[in-house]
Amino acid sequence: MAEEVKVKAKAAKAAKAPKLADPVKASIDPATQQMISRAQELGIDTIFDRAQTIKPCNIGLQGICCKNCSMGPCRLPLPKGGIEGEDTRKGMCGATANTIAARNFIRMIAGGAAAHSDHGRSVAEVFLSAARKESDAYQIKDVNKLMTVAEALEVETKVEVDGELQDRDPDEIALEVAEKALAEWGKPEGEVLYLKRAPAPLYEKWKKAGVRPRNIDREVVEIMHRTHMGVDQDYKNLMKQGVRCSLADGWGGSMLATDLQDILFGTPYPLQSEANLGVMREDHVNIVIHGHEPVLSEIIVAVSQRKDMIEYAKNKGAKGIQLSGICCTANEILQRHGVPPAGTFLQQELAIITGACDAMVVDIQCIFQNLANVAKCFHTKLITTHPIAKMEQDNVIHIEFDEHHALEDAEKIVKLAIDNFENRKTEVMIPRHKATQIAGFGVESIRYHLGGTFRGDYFTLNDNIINGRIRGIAGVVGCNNARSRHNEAHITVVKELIKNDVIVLTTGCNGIACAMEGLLTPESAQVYCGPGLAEVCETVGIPPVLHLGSCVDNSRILLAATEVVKAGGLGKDISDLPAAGSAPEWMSEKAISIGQYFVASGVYTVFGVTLPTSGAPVFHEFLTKDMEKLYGGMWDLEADPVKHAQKMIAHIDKKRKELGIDKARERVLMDMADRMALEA
Ligand code: SF4
Ligand code: MSK
Repeated sequence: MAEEVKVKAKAAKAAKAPKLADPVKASIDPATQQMISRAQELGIDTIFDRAQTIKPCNIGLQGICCKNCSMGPCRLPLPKGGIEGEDTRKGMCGATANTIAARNFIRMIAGGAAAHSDHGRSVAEVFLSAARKESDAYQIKDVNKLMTVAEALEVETKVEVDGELQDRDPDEIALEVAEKALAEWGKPEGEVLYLKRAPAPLYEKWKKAGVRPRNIDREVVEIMHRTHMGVDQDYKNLMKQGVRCSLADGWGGSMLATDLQDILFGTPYPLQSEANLGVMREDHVNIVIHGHEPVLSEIIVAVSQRKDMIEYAKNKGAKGIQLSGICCTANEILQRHGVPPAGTFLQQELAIITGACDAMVVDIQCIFQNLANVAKCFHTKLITTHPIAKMEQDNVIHIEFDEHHALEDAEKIVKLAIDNFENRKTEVMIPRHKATQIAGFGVESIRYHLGGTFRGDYFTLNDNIINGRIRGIAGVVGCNNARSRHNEAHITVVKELIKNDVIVLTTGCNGIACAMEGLLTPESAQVYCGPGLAEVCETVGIPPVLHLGSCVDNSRILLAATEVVKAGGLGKDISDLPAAGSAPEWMSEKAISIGQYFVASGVYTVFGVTLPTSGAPVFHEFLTKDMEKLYGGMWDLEADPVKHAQKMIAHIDKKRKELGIDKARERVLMDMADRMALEA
């Protein structure tokens, strides 16, 4: 009898409806809330629902589970009440909590650096093929940028003819740049060449600490070796390699990806667009492009704008073709073509649930495998395009991209989407919500907008920081995380910063979140900024939040910070600047790599959600305190978004004080107060 009851209870439990997310608690964005409800109505689970049922392992969350050999997994939970006296926890082999947490942490750096850098390598290969003129689809678009990159890669841009120096043929330069760039991944000796682009004192710090990456691939491989069972068992030494690998990403693979993309596809300049699911159009063929690598999506943009394709779409009953994006491929085609993002990382399933997505084209990184299950419920063609990123589900179409037939690939994809328009089977529901944005900033356009007509460099920006109108600079970047309310921390942190006159540079999903909130418009300055920043934004006509592109484009933030140092008056190194970094809703290994290269470049960097280090307090303290002595930057963790921003502001104020410019700010504030008093 008891057995029968047990069986019945088990069956009842299995049949119990899965726990569903509360749309309002899951996201601050009305379009997202609407589509979560829609999915629930249709009985389709999304990541928001899955976050209700799948709970993270508390030990893994704290970074203290090792599964690097088959004697484990060894889990080292913190004793109740914390550690008093010596920390005696150890794994089967004796590995301490510090060793385990550090090994896990730097394996995340390796994963992140590999992802960014392999993306860079793919771009470099396409670049080489363009330089060799093997493909009609790609040409050198930005010759100025080619010259800058040539100089950084030690490629001659002049040639001696009859005793006179003359400009070298750009095609020849491009070929040598391509070869030099590709060599950065695996050259047998020397160091990553871009390190020399950093301020000299920072380069010297890296040299002294022994963390200059030798080549990009080697640093990733060495992490895998050092973290293998029984190799490096000193958390400080492990982190040394973690730093070296992260620098190979930020000042190597990512920076090369950004530069080579700019040369091939054009350096972005500010342009107007929109953001959020409302950019999709019911009466158009909707193609949503998702992932990170823009080499194919660039061609898809060109093909879908062609007259013959638009005519073809019209013949099929659509009014045209609407392209939109998710994640960083979205940011790439936004910053160069104004193609609007349909949403951030957490909205990818929702774009299909509109019922209006005729094709979702994915390349690499941040793509949910569940997209295939969602696509099955609709007419949507889900197309994978990268040889290293396929899906096992049988409804997924694989059209493998190759730069040698990029045009044919893009045409095939766009046609497939158009042909699919008439197959829509569910009632379409596209949320109305969308916001206007100005995106496409970069090192060059900041110089143009904030450089001033006559001085033509970063002087005006620096002057405004020195006089206190701009209190400091923040880089706020990174993902969404289904463990926290979608976009809430992103928006709260950014609003708190700009309210306090801190100008924000954004990339990745934070950029999309800010766009959805309307923060990427010059007009938002009057609504959300402190008086100083509002005045600067109004004078030069920029938003208080400058969108610098995708995840690999965090390298633009490093170079912008270097330009600020070079312009003078704010110290000699990035670590002297009144600046801070943040990833309020991070989730990916790439974010850990980015965080680490920010820190190693001298930036105080605060992460939200959680850090996988809390189970090893000594190692955690090494990251959040001791690292500052080595590199001038350090990690911090703060889940509360207001406190998170306040910590960044406190750091900015500390740096202002050290620079002796804290007084200037008081004077400016008094001027404002005086003026207001007069008006009263
Ligand atoms: Fe356990 Fe050591 Fe093996 Fe890790 S390497 S699983 S701590 S025995
Ligand atoms: S896409 S890495 S969720 S920012 Fe670059 Fe967004 Fe993070 Fe992917």
